Amino acid sequence: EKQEVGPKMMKWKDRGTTKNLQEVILGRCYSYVMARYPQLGDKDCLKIWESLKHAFIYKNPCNITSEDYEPLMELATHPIPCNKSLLWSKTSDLVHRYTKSNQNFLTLEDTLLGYMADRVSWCGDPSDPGINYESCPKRSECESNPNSVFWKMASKLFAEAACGVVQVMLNGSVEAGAFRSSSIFGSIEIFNLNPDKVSEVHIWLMHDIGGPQSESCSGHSIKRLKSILEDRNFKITCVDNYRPVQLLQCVHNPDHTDCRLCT
Ligand code: N1C
Repeated sequence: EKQEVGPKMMKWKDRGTTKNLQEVILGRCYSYVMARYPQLGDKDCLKIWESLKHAFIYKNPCNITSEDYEPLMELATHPIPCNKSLLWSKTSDLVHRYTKSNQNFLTLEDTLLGYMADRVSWCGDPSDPGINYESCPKRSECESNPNSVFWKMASKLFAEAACGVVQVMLNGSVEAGAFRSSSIFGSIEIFNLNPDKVSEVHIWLMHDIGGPQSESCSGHSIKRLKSILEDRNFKITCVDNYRPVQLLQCVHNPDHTDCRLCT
């Protein structure tokens, strides 16, 4: 008997949905809730998975809105202690190595929502089975794709939740400037910090060991960032190559001159 062949799935430029997405999300959810932060208590991982799935399956992956993710965000949210929020831009590897070694700080990936979604991707398609494992739209193909909308919304909520002193790790080796107003940090997070709850923003400007120091704390893009934040009534400090983080970079470059104790 002949099997009916449905309409072909769309082809996009980004990688497709992560294989075994359900198992990955459920596994990460249980490991976060039961092993890492048992004090979090009553999180329903099965419900969390269902709400993520319903945000995108069978949908056109260019038409995703924040409303699609509202149930997920609601279910996965949990308190974040004051003075612990750590934001970043273009320092993904370093910042996450740092929060692994220093429990005093939390990035979005150290919250349940970010932990589940870290380096995972997903998107839907109107034709069966409703999930596209072959390809997903890039930001250049459409802004309102499931992954972009997810990170923008999660970043907004993470910034809104911050209180006390907020830390930011930026990359001083990026040629285009350490602060870019088109980044999620520059376009979403800084505008969603609440001046009634956040008192200070501490910038750690790291440059790659052996890499160029394209920008320091007195650089142009940092000045722009400072003035945006000062206009919003935050107190700002900036430290070049914050030592506790630089020592972590030095683990991989122990002999480099930047890593010597006496110079
Ligand atoms: O655009 P960015 O950096 O400035 O975004 C980083 C900023 C951080 O402070 C996080 O709180 O926004 C949050 N965030 C993530 O936690 C995150 N994890 C993975 C934003 N984006 C995140 N991603 C993916 O990396 C996502 O696909 C997004 O588009 C990139 C942004 O990385 P970036 O340019 O270095």
